[in-house]
Amino acid sequence: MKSALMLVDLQNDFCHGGALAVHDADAVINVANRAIELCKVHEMAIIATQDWHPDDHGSFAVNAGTEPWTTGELNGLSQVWWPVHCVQEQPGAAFHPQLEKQSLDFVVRKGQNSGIDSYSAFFDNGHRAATPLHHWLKGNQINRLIVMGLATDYCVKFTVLDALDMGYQVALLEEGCRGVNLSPNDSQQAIEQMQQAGARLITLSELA
Ligand code: VGL
Ligand code: ZN
Repeated sequence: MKSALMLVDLQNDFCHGGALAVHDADAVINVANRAIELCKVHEMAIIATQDWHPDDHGSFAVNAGTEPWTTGELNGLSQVWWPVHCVQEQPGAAFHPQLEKQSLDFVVRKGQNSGIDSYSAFFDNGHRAATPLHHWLKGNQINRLIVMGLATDYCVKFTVLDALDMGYQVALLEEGCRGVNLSPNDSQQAIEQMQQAGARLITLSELA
């Protein structure tokens, strides 16, 4: 069986100046490019996810008539209300300009359904619909994932927990992750939760 590098949501809106900018997010682009280089040496597949919302998405505070960064409920699921971000085809949804995009073997888009948010690269938040990711990984005999990206406490966390649940081996490249931290410890707690569920923490030097 084979391994893949999964780069989660390295998009402009999560980086400096973006609509949902994550603190120090731009620092992970160099980590991603270095990881791409090292993983390609080992002939691993390189996968990226893209948060890809229609402009009427239900997670946008403005569409819910609420304030960004507060929480509520969207169609029966608890929901953080976000600023408008990663709207399909808009510059904010594009990959960071410095990311080595030509190395990507597969791109998974998520969050297209207005009625439900979608943090994991595998399923929406209600586990109602699957993305093409699992099918693609199976078709390519991949059962080990190296995961990094944005944001630690949302899309990275739910992607890793779903992957472990589905039987993938997961290594988390911690230096390539940054979090939203609505509460100051959210990212640290997310990392502990991922470890407790079976994720191993690795560093770039272990990929060399
Ligand atoms: C994300 C909040 C809203 C993420 C996506 O990529 O972690 N966070 N949409
Ligand atoms: Zn989103």
